[in-house]
Amino acid sequence: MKRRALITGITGQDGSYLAELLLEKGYEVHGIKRRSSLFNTQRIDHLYEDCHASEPSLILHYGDLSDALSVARLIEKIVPDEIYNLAAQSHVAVSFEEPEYTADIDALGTLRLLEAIRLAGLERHTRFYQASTSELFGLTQTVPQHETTPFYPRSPYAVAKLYAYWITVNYREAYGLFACDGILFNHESPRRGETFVTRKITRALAHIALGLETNLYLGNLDALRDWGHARDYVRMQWMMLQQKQAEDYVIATGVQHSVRDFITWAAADLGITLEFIGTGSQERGIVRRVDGDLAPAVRPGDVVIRIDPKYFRPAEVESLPGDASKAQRQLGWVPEISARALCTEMMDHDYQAARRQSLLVSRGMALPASLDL
Ligand code: NDP
Ligand code: GDR
Repeated sequence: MKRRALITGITGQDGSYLAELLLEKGYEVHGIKRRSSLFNTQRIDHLYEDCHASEPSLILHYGDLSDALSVARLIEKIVPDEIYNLAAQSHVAVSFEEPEYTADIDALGTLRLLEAIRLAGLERHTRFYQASTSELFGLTQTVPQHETTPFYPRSPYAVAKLYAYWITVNYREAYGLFACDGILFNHESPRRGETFVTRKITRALAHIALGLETNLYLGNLDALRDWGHARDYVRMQWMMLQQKQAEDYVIATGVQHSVRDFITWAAADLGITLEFIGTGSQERGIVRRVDGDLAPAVRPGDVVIRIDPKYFRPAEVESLPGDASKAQRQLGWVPEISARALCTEMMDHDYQAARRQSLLVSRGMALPASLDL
């Protein structure tokens, strides 16, 4: 019998990498997707098998974490061996705009899943992974942050995830459920959503290099993040559910870089040397040198990076270094891809995409819509 996994958030960055991993391991993978007016399965289309096939390994179901009945019905029908709860309104800045929705999905959505496991009588059968986050640490003064570091959430997103963290611990302690919190630090990839800062940078710089855009507007360039690669991190999500005992783990690389560092790397991958001048909302990134032929639309003296204060957050998390020594010690997990290599992979991907876009524009297609990311 194939092991059966249910992934909420399968259409997102992590969901797509985790689905790949579980399919490689021979699982029957079920995923919950939301109804949307446009196709939203681009990240997993390469895994799709005709649902009319006799025994497809990847099966998608409509559902939504706001809908307790749909969630309960799916869990009762699928009887999963493992559930990975990756679905969330995952954007910190957006959570300040949509705090109630964020709480409904990120906090209560987790509760709905846990209750559905209980209602189906699967407490002793189904293992549960909760996508917890370094944002729980927020303003904590302890450095670096590990499993017992006190939490100090700084956004409606982080507060909602705090509830999800504790309700997962509570169901483990109260009902004996095999339930784990993976406290993951930032992880990125070419599949990262375009409005998160790393992807926003690689995508926009590729467009600027090829003349599809002229400026990249950002917020706080001083923020420090511990960036890893999503592929490394989903491996750990699976490992956590294979242990004898359910435990929580911090997953991080242990090394931090600033948003400005990431911009500098991404520009360098295009042969562009940038200099940052000015401070606060007056800071600008100016091109000083262009080597090679990857950035034909860029000249020394061009101002390509500007600050738009609308991207500053009402409450910021300035620095988040993680300590994943427990995961290394107990599970032998170490990240394989550095932040610098991650940046190059993302830049390559977005440069190729921008070239295709540029070709279409040169053949008379409309310019890409100006996205307010
Ligand atoms: P994404 O934003 O890429 O993916 C989120 C997924 O959740 C998407 O599939 C989305 O569907 C789905 N979703 C959103 N709302 C609902 C809903 N109401 N019902 C059902 N599904 C919903 O996030 P990531 O893949 O980057 O992150 C995965 C999880 O890990 C999230 O919970 C995130 O908060 C958490 N996390 C992420 C970190 C990171 O650095 N990436 C670090 C720490 C934690 P759709 O495609 O339709 O929008
Ligand atoms: P984060 O990721 O908030 O850490 O949450 P994000 O990439 O959005 O921001 C990282 C840092 O960059 C600064 N920043 C900007 N961010 C965005 N999005 N857009 C900008 O223009 C910009 N300019 C500067 C931010 O202020 C911040 O300091 C991610 C998400 O994946 C969460 O779901 C997850 O829980 C955490 O990582 C760990």
